[in-house]
Amino acid sequence: MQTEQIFAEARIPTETQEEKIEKFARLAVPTVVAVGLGGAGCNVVSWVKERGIAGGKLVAVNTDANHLKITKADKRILIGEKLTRGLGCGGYPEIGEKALRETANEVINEVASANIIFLVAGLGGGTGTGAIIGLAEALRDKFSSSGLPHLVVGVVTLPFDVETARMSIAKKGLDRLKAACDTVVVIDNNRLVKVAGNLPFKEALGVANTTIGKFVKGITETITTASLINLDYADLRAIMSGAGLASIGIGEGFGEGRVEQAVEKALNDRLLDIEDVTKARGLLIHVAGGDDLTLFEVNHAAEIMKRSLPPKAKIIWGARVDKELKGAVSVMAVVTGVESAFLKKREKRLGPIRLW
Ligand SMILES: Nc1nc2c(ncn2[C@@H]2O[C@H](COP(=O)(O)OP(=O)(O)OP(=O)(O)O)[C@@H](O)[C@H]2O)c(=O)[nH]1
Ligand SMILES: [Mg+2]
Repeated sequence: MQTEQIFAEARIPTETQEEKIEKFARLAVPTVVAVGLGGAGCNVVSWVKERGIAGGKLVAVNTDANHLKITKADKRILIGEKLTRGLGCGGYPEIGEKALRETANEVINEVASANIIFLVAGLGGGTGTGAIIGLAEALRDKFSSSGLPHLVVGVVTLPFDVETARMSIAKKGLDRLKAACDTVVVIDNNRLVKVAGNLPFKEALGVANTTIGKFVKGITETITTASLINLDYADLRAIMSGAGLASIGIGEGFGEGRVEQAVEKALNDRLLDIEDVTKARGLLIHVAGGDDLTLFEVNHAAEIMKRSLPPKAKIIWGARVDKELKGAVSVMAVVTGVESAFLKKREKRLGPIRLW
């Protein structure tokens, strides 16, 4: 009787190796979500949504119902409706933070199952600054008890010089955000304007959105879809967990010597002034090119970059073909674990004012 039972059980079809591989391969692709908070964050999410993002979900969060109405995303969430009645925060981050807390469960339900979470905002206003901090802290608390594999990456801009009053809001916000995220990629709008060739305010915002959008889309797709060289979750974690601030640079090159051109621009036109690049903890190099991109070029880009970093720094790279980039090569360099000279200088400038 017992032997019969054993044979009967053996006849029950169990998972084959092929099925197992298929199942684990599916589970092993990390899930990515990008959340835009406040006006700037939502504009970046719209930029990415318009171009499409393979394998990533886009969530837009705002207190401003009118702005949310014109935002393109997979999911839009109006936060703090009792507090702000859909009218925005008028520049007060305390209100942005309370608004996030009012609707925190809804936002967390949308994002917390992802392995990699990008939180995008322009620091200096009310909703973005307050809500990105509120969300990053809520996620940190949630993950510390769940043990789920995750990486929370803040991606923020610093205000333009003309927005003097907003700078101290941004600076305070960044300090708290840094403590709650694994890494915060900081883009200084002022550097961006210079790099992009002294553009008028509105166009500079467009360039900022394009830069952040390319970063989120590029990293996400290299992780979630088959690429020339894949990035994986463990790679990213190695350079981004507990890494503090990160700076990003993007360069494009065309024709002969395009790789050298692109690398040079990505390294020199950094969008955050770094104090000492030789102290960096890690470097992520992302290379994208048209159908003609070769592995030789990708390797070459990585080799040139390696030379400018300390030998201890961990370097990871990914590469993908982007059909829109006909004949061009685009290189993105993300340097993690850095200090910002610019932010330190700012601290000094905001210190006590002498009247005599
Ligand atoms: N990258 C980028 N930055 C922007 C954009 N709009 C504004 N900013 C920057 O982001 C900062 C915050 O602006 P918003 O995002 O509009 O502010 P908010 O978070 O919606 O805050 P409230 O409107 O006060 O609730 C500004 O001071 C600008 O420096 C944008 O479209 N793109
Ligand atoms: Mg707003």
